[in-house]
Amino acid sequence: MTYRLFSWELSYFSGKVRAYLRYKHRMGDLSTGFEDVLATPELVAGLLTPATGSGAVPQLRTSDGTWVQDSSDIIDFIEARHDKVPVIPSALEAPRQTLASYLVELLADEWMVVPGFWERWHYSLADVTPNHVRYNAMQWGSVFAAGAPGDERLAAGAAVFENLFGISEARTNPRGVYAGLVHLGCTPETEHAWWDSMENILALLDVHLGRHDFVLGGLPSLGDFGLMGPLYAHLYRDATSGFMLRTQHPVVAEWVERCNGMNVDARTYDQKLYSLGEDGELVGRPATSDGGRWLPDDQVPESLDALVGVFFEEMWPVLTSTLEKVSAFIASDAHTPGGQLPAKTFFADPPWTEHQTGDGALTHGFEIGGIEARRMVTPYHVWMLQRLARVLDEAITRERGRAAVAEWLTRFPRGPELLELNDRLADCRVRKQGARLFSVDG
Ligand SMILES: N[C@@H](CCC(=O)N[C@@H](CS)C(=O)NCC(=O)O)C(=O)O
Repeated sequence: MTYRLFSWELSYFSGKVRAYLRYKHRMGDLSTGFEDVLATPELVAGLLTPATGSGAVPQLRTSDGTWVQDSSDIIDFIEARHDKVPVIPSALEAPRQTLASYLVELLADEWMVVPGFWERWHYSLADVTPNHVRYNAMQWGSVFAAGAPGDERLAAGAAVFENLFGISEARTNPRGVYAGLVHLGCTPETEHAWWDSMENILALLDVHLGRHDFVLGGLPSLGDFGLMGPLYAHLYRDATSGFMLRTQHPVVAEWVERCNGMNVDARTYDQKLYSLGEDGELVGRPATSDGGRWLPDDQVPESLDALVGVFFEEMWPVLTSTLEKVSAFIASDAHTPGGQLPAKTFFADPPWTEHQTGDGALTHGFEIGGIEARRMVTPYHVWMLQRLARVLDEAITRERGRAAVAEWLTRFPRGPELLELNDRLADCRVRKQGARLFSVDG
């Protein structure tokens, strides 16, 4: 089986999946490899959208013509077919590490996405210093005018910013990505609180990755690839935050390169590390943390608990409110049982704008850094929670697993509520078909 990944270098979720596929290939678990294809506007309109109903990237196509969309679905699809080097622990054997992996992925995908997107577009505004608008225009132009000379790509990116996103009036009449940020509750009132949340996470990662090469120890796992979403194409590559990341959080910057297999460094397995023996001979020695393995005995170190703590403190209240809001919406006259629901992460598109903006039925109050604000409700979160609920069921099948998970969850504010996930999901089951979401009728 061969694979084609349709992606953009600048894209949050493409960075997650690309790093994952590269790792599987590097470790010999994807023998035929994969072809990374630039999803140009021509391919998006003529190939991706007709096939899946969505132009979002990344999308994966197998050699038999099957399409898989959404980064988590792509990882689950490949994991089910290539299991020599799994990136997700066994929920039965390592229930806490497994849950920690999924929770970090969810935090990275759907919470850090807000400050991740904010930095890109904030430092592109004309009156903001430092400024990376030309860098940003270049990366967008490389999608929109792929193959054209550099100056034309730069101009194409600048034209997209003006024509599609209205960048020159972003503060007074937000459109495109600027409207998306407002839909996610990132406004002039909250943007600094969102960035503080990111800074706090980076400080926690400094501690964790200072001791362990990866989230679960000496090998990457789902949580690492999730974190590559915010941390690769956005915080590492974008010029302004990239400078900040490398100068202020070099440990995290080094981890980004390690996850991508980019750097020539003994810790990436590409370069050998030797000492000199008694007779001057080269004696190999390990260069990786934790013996190059996941931590034994289902250990979740305190430094990883700290990251999971951010999930429960900041994101869990939004997720539980999401479940209530989606249940109420599904039961309301605005929705036909079994009908479609909005499925996007980043902004409220027609025909959902009326429901997902202002005080619409699919909006809710939330808090970030002690500031009360409002944002759109994202039914995709319900799908992510259903996926998590299946893993949770497996993790607590055995009494030993249940006890271990229950004890671990007491470490977090409202952590034990996770055990009620299935009850909370009862009235708002969703079904995902390609990129589309539907409520489950009956
Ligand atoms: N939940 C999806 C999100 C994919 C997504 O939002 N991709 C962005 C780029 S990072 C995109 O293509 N946006 C354009 C669009 O939605 O039309 C995933 O996990 O892959």
